[in-house]
Amino acid sequence: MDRTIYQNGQGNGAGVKAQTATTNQARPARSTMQSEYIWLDGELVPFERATVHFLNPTLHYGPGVFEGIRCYATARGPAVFRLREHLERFLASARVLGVTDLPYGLDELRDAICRTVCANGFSECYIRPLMYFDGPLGLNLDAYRPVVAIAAWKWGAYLGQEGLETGVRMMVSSMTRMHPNSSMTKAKISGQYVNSILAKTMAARAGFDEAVMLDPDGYVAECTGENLLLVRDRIIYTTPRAAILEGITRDTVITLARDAGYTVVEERLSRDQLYIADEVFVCGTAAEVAPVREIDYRAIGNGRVGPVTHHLQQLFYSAVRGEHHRSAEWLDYMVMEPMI
Ligand code: PPE
Repeated sequence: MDRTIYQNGQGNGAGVKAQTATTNQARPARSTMQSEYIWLDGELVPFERATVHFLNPTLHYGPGVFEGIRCYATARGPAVFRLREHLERFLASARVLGVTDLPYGLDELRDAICRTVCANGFSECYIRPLMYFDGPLGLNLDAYRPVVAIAAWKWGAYLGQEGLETGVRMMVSSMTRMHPNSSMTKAKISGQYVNSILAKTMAARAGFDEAVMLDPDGYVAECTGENLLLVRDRIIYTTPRAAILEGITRDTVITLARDAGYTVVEERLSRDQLYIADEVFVCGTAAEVAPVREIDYRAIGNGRVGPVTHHLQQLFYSAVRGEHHRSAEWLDYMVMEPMI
């Protein structure tokens, strides 16, 4: 499998030197997200032509919703993992934001994603639908026109290949995760990711791979782009849904774990419950299932990938590759239809 390591500017490994701001030369170019076509408002256009005007509300204020989806290579060809659930969340995000006139429904979006994957000839890729707005500046959403675009590209291990194999290092962020009544934690709203960017950037500059974010009450919420789970005495614990993004990978992992006979408990967790856990891992579409070996300079367990995390990683990869009994309900095989 082609897994180019995507450097988020993070360090990985004990004693990594704190990083200062990345220099221009070290910054990855947009070409790391290269494809031939991008689906833009109803049609496939060449990559270079998928541009938007500087005067649009999403660029200025951040209203917009997106999804992060992965397509995996399987014995039966490329298959998108839990596409329906991702598209349902995309539509739910738009609804939460208050959009009443999204021009595409679930079937049209599924078709658009299929065309984007097939036209680009990817056997596996990351897929990014975005709904952004066209229209005048000003803060009333009803003056905007929603537009949808979909890109796909090869995105390797989000937290680094080494992190997937030996565990990532995290710090608890001084940034609080958003309050559910000042942002919408159930929606993947573009502007809300500034909260994640602030936390992630500080963590990366301090030499960590990722940041744990606490909710406004001081309990563990999630990471900047993943949900978080811990294992203690072989029981899996994760935070309740109210103040987090309801991750589809989180749901996948919980389902696989329960199928395999583990007990999974959803309850509030304090930061020191992380420190004394036997195992901690994070999960998300981009990050997949990544073990955590250190938080705030405390080794988690023995500092190596724990047995439960390892088992769940294996179950996860067999599910996304079509080799698990759950695969049939979770994989949407992309069939290449002739382009007209
Ligand atoms: N919490 C947050 C804040 C989050 O952004 C993600 C996904 C998750 C949890 C996990 O959700 P799910 O993908 O449904 O399991 N983060 C996406 C964006 C990553 C990015 O940097 O962009 C992703 O993983 O696609």
